[in-house]
Amino acid sequence: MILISGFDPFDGADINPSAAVVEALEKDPPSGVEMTTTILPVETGVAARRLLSRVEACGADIVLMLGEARGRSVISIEQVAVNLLDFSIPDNAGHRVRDQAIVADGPDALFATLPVRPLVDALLDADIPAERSLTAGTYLCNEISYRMLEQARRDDGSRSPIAGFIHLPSLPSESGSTACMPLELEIRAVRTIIARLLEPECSNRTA
Ligand code: PCA
Repeated sequence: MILISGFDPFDGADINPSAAVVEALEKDPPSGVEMTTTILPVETGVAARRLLSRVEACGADIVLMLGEARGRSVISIEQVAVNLLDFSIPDNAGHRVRDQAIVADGPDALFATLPVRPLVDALLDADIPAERSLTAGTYLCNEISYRMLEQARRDDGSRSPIAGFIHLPSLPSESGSTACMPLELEIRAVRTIIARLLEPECSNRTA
């Protein structure tokens, strides 16, 4: 079972590309895998709790978290999540958290357990602009990624899913700059990532 999450729009935007990609996958699910999806609120604490309870309830083997990275023009496969909340803008409930740990006494940073390099290579092979990223920021995307990886690390290894975060560029309609990507290409990117994850050497745990 693969769980794919997206986020609500935030900071006054009308659309979040991650939610648009999730909706497209729901309408036309990838073949050969059981998939479930969720759209998370951009609200500190609430988003991570909701994600973790969905993971637990559905028994996901793979957790693919998606979000928007404004100002980036390529698909970013995040390698790292850091134990820090430091918001430059409030979340959708008005919280502006500064200089706080996500998990008290947790490790400073955790690596994604998805195979980052093979996913970047699969995208580049498909002519989709992509990179490995070494920072997912210190806002909601980093928060859910850190909480997911920290939970998976504490679980018994045979049960814990592999997990990672993918940042998607803004859509052309909402971006005032050249840092954007058409929705169709973002959908193709996430389909390419899912297909790569289902190859045997990436995941031997998905039935
Ligand atoms: N992007 C924000 C939070 C929600 C989203 O889609 C981030 O990069 O943290």
